[in-house]
Amino acid sequence: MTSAHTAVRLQAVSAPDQPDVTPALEELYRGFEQELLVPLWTEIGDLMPAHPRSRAVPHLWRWAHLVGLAERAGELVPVGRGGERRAIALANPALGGRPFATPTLWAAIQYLMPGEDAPEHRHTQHAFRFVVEGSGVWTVVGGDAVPMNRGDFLPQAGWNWHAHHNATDEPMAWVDGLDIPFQYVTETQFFEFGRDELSAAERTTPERSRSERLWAHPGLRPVGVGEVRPGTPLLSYKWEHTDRALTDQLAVEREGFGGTVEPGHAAVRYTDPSTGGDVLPTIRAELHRVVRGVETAPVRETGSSVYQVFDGSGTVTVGDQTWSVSRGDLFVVPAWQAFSARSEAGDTDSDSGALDLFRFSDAPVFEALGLDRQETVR
Ligand code: 1HN
Repeated sequence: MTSAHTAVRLQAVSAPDQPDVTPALEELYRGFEQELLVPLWTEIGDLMPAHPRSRAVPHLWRWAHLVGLAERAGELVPVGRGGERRAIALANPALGGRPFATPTLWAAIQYLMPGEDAPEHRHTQHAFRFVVEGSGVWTVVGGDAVPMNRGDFLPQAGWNWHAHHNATDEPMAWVDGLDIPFQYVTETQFFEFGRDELSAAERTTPERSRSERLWAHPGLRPVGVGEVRPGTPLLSYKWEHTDRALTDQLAVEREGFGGTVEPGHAAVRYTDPSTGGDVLPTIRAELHRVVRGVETAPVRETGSSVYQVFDGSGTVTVGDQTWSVSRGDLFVVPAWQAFSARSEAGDTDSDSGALDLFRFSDAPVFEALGLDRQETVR
């Protein structure tokens, strides 16, 4: 990172919408540079495009490659105070080598060795974990030990104390999503170290967290439990519930009663049981299931998304890129680039026989600001 100041540089060009290039114009431009001024007429095309032109580009990361490197990091890089997490972030190739998957979203693979602890801390960045394989780690949020198993989605709003600990003799990898790039550009970040060690009570390994016992009963909210703001009080959305919701949604559609996004494409959004809104103020998360042989309609939206293939195989198209994908692969959909998915038979057949895609996005930010737009590209 550099704090060097950048000078204003103005290039007089001859173009139909630009003033005639004369020595006097050149002199005017040198005057602008001197005073750190930039006229609108040289910049308007970049500042006000007809539609979003993301700096980010579509990109795919193969899960097998990420896991191989994370395993190696497990051997070579200790986890502890200072570095805090053995997390390895996806860097969009068009975002200057920074650990930014998109201009607003961070996505990383995190790896914890048998018996290891990732120390307690808290930050304003909103976060979640999503588990595509493995088990054995408990994330401890505000003293509540929450198990992490395949298919579980674990949101954790900013400013909650949290640590992780691997209670088993197997290493475990998972995906972290945070709004780090968003809070970086908006300059809203705060961070604090917590205790160096978890208590014995926090190092227990319950099957269900306190938060699930209070909040994970459909349509039932505990009376008298104060709300935890901001973000959802439910710290784990278990796969068995997500899977059943998708299976049921497709069954209702097959019976002729609709209920899906489009034919053969079911989806659920993870929501805050106390509000029905998104789980985190800056991050939306969903699980999409595309039935074998179905191709979804191409849709483009403001805001950006990161997807991870949870199960099955198929091909996905983002803007002008098409990739064959299978379990664990991650890819980004930049703003206003059309996305569609086709579910196909592949090497890794899923339990459901479908293509299951986990998705997270920055949609809540743009909805709050009235900047959300979406269209189907025909
Ligand atoms: C963090 O606290 C976690 O708690 C993961 O697992 C990734 C990236 C940057 C800063 C803090 C975690 C993170 C992070």
